Amino acid sequence: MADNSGYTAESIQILEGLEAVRKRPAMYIGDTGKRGLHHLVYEVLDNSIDEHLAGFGKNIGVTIHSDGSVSVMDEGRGVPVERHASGKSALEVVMTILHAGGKFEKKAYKVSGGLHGVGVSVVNALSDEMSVEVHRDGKVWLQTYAKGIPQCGVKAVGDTNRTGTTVRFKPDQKIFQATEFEYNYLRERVMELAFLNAGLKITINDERTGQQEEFHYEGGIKQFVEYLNKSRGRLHPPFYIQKTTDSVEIQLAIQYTDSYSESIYSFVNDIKTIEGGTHVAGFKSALTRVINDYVKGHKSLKEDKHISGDDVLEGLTAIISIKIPEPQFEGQTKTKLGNAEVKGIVDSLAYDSLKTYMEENPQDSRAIMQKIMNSMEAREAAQKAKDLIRRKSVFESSILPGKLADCEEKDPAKSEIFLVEGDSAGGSSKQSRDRRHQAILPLKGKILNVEKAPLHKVLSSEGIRAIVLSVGAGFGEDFNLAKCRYHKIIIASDADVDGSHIRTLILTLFYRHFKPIIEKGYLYIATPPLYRIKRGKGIRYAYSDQELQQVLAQSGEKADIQRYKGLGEMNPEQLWETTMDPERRTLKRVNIEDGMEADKLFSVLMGEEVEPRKEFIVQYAKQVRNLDI
Ligand code: 0RA
Repeated sequence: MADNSGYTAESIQILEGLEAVRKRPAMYIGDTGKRGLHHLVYEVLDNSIDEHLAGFGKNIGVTIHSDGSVSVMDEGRGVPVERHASGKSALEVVMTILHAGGKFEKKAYKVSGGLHGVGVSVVNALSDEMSVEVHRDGKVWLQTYAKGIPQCGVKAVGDTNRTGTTVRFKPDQKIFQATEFEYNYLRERVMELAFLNAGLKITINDERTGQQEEFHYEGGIKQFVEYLNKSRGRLHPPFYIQKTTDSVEIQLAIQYTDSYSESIYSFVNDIKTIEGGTHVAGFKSALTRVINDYVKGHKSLKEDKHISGDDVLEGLTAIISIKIPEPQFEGQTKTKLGNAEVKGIVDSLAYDSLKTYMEENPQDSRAIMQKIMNSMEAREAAQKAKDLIRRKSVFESSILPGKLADCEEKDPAKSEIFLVEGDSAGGSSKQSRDRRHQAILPLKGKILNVEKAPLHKVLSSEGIRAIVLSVGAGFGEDFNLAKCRYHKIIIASDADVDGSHIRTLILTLFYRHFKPIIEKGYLYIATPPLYRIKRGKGIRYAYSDQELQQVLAQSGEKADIQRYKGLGEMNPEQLWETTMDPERRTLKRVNIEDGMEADKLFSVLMGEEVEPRKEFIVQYAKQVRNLDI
């Protein structure tokens, strides 16, 4: 048969498929940076989790190997190895053909939107080396690949009495900019998956460091909520409901805390829907109705008051996880669920179950209502404070704060603002800036910690008002991203403990009140140098201790090193060339890579409870390098 040549029409097609993936990897996995690299692991993991969901295997192991490869081991049925219609082993088909669907379509919950579910063959195509070991039918089967191309047939290499699949791969260094797997990055997703799949045990192991953890939650998302609220004052035990209809499986867990923030995290088929969607809309609408019904049924509560959606959400931590066969993802990042039918289904389930819960648990209901009433009163107080401010025409008028040195440019896309710590640094940056497109807002001392303050206090804080006014996009329900006056908002604080505190405070403000600005990628952090190294006439700057060592190692000549404690120590020219000049500076864009972790971190670091903060400090103390004294 022509097959013997190994060069049939079909194999040409396969090669072309793999080549397409290698030519345009971003089309399949989003990007080729850190995110895309780690996405490869998630892709393989998804398959193992599907096996678990189908009822096969309780344990999954993820290992980062010392050679830069990662393996994912599961106890599922094992990829089928028998001969496929094409004459090839089914295993080879699954591993080498893009979207090897058809007979091998095993996913009950297929995922569209290009986030996950692109198939293991994509991971294979983007890997220098890959091996798959399958335990099935009493035998251990093995096949290896290079850049997606099989290096041998599927062979039996031993006997076994279990089933399962182990996929090991080493991403192609020529394709990815980021090539090192990060334990913590993988750990977050592994933990999330363990929470989302109650009962599943996932172990993660880093051979490079010996780090190893096991994630296993019998309570699933109920424990997820408890985890998120660890550092918050919890008002009642979490409420949990699970229901499966013909087309949707819904899980919901909620718990109120005494905090001021709202933390609703939603998932569709184990994928985080950062932008929410119809499932979240259904839940919110149900919750608001249940609460308003409750008020109507309890004469002791002020019936004349209207409880808004915002009041109901303050202090709420909720996880909504649904599984549907054909999700439609929309929105800027394709993480917003669009399926219209889902809203009603979630709404009615959430409404019925929450209503029953409130009726059957009067103690919990009272605690929740107390919190919501407090939020409502605080909102009214804030409204009054805002009206007052409005009357003084501060927020709405075109009057900019006195301290702001604005730029000449009016096009926000070409304008940037530096939020500068301290008046002295503010002064020198005003002198050194390019006033055509760079604005400066000096901030005196620390700004208010919005994590600990109710809204009306936030609104009356001078520093925050100056930021809000300068940014120009309004606040709260008046916020309008389109009015943002700068598309680069740059936090410039000192490289010391106070500076990082100020940076965290500003980040908290934006995270809690101007999240769209972060999501849009408008928020940045300036990176001023830590050292100035003078050698004869030459001047170099170093932005880390490591870089300082490199610079010093470059020539034996004696060098004069100045350690910059703050931005204020630089003269305007130095400030310009190191930190402000668009041609030479380095800006770090703030992104909500993982909003949930950021949220949790903020509540740990800035919230009321002291114990979790202590734990955090003890846990991370060893990693801190640049703590100055
Ligand atoms: C195709 C069909 C079946 C399972 C799998 C693929 C499968 C793929 C991966 C990837 C990692 N682990 C995996 N485990 C299973 C169905 C098997 C059957 O019907 O017996």
